Amino acid sequence: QVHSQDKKIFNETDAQKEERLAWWVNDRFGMFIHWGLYSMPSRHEWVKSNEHITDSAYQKYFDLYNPDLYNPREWARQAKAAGMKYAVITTKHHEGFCLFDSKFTDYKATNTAAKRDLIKEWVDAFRAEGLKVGFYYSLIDWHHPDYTIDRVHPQRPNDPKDYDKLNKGRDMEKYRAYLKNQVKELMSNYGKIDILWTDFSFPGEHGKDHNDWNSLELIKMIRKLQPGIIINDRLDLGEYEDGGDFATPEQYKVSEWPTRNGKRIHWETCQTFSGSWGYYRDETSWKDNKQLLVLLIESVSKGGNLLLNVGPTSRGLFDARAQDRLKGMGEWMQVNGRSIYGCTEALAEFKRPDNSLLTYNPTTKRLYVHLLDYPLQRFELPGMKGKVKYAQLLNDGSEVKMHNTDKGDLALELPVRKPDVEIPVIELILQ
Ligand code: FUL
Repeated sequence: QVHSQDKKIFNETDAQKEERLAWWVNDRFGMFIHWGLYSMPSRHEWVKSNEHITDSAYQKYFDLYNPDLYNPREWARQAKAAGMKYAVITTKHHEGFCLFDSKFTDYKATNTAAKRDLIKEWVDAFRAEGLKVGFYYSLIDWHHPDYTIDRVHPQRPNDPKDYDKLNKGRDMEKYRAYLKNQVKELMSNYGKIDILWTDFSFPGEHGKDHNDWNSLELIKMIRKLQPGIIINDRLDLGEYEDGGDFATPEQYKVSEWPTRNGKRIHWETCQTFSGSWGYYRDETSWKDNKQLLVLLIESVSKGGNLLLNVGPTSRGLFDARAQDRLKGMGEWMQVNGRSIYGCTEALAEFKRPDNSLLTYNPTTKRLYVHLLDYPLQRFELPGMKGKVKYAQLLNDGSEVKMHNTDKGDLALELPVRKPDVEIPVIELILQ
């Protein structure tokens, strides 16, 4: 274990870091929002790269962009009703279009029919609902004329020999200045920002890494402008212990609490309802409410957060499928949120019964058993004899009778019929 010798960028003790991240660790559940010109073709936010679309062919989306139904207060209302406590929005995605009013580009919402800074309104609306606010900012930029063509760029050549020819006249030094200026704007013009979600490096041949973004200088500037901010790990500064506050497993369930140099690290899994982050009209493989709740519970049961994505339509609405799921999760969270907020992995002494997930609140010393498959009448908690003072169902606060078995287990008498909730939760008040 070499973590104690790790290089550090900042003078911050572990205790100070924990204090800075305390609200985020407690809150557990946030909304990701991917919104940009790509919501118009509505076939993935990578459409420009996936389909090798040229700047001139992509221009029609900028020319016709008109989010006439955009009402971020309604988004914030839905996020809050779903039980989410924070939100992160794309201020600029890989396509390069800026939803905010940047002095350093014309490729921005202000110059479309929207005629205004969409991010400013968003921040105000989410703040007003009491949600913490975060900015996603893409390091990748497929629009900027100085951004060099790499292996994920829409104009990447078939023949690797052609990179040099295509990149003649492009100057990453200038792009780096642009990027820095924009991050400075985002960190200066919108009041206190709680999270910065930068995205991403792809080192290797014809790829890009922290040198392309000047990540070290960037992170120092960010923390100077926003001392309390929480930053993700995608600046490619992994050689520093504090080169990012949390890991970002994307679209997969972690098998156990991730570590770095043997030390547990904070993490947040980001996930979509279907496959795409941007609005994708024809995608039909949407997760159902139960799968989404399992994602949330399972993340908390392994010590992590869930950032669940909505891809609004180009006119500025959450589509019906998204609304439906947010509502479903909100109904569950309203009565069961106690098993999520402030909770984490259960102590090793608590054994997880089959088809269940455990979360634990170390402050209140309550253990939560999430019943994924509703069992028949008898349900046993291994080795829990004598450890529980009282047990109740969270959905209606009704007592769950219990008795010790000869083997040292604790038997719970569950109602014969599944309680009227997607995933029932038993709250165990420990001795
Ligand atoms: C990825 C991006 O390339 C995706 O488009 C999306 O933004 C996801 C959260 O991060 O790396």
